[in-house]
Amino acid sequence: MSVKPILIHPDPRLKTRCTPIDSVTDELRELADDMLQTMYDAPGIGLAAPQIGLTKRLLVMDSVKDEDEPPRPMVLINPEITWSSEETSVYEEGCLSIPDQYAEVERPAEVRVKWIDLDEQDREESFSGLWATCVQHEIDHLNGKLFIDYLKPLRRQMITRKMQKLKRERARA
Ligand code: K2U
Ligand code: ZN
Repeated sequence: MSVKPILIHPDPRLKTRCTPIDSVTDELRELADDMLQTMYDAPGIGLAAPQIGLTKRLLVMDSVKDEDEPPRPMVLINPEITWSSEETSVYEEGCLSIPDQYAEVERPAEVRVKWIDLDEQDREESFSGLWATCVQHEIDHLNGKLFIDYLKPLRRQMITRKMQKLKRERARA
């Protein structure tokens, strides 16, 4: 169990289409644990494997609805969206790989997702509200897509330049 460093945009691994996972091993279970710990430490409510440099189709989420509910950590292996609603919702998104930058993104308001869990069981669940936004944001990461890819080119360029400056400053520190 360890907190891993989160890659900052721009990074080629964040633009990579990740490869499917073909077997659920103890090593994968350890990695999922590290991703959950990294997510909680950030803090965030979702994290995709490429964000810690592993271009595999694995994401974690904690679909807890509010503070006084017990956390509900979820590990989704090879997730696929099987249905999306026509209705859309707009959410001001952020990203742990693009710190302190926020922008409104419109996405389907409800999605149905199927995946394999850590017990190698096939799962399928519908998500709505913030969790629909989160799971779509994370699955985008597995396809090398970032929330800034939905923005106009000039806005995206400005954010990318800010991140390049941030990375230069962090390298000097
Ligand atoms: O993939 C990530 O960078 C994790 C994001 C997931 C996320 C982005 C936008 C909307 C929902 C989820 C982080 O969890 S951003 C932190 C955060 C925390 C609470 C609510 C929304 C975003
Ligand atoms: Zn993100």
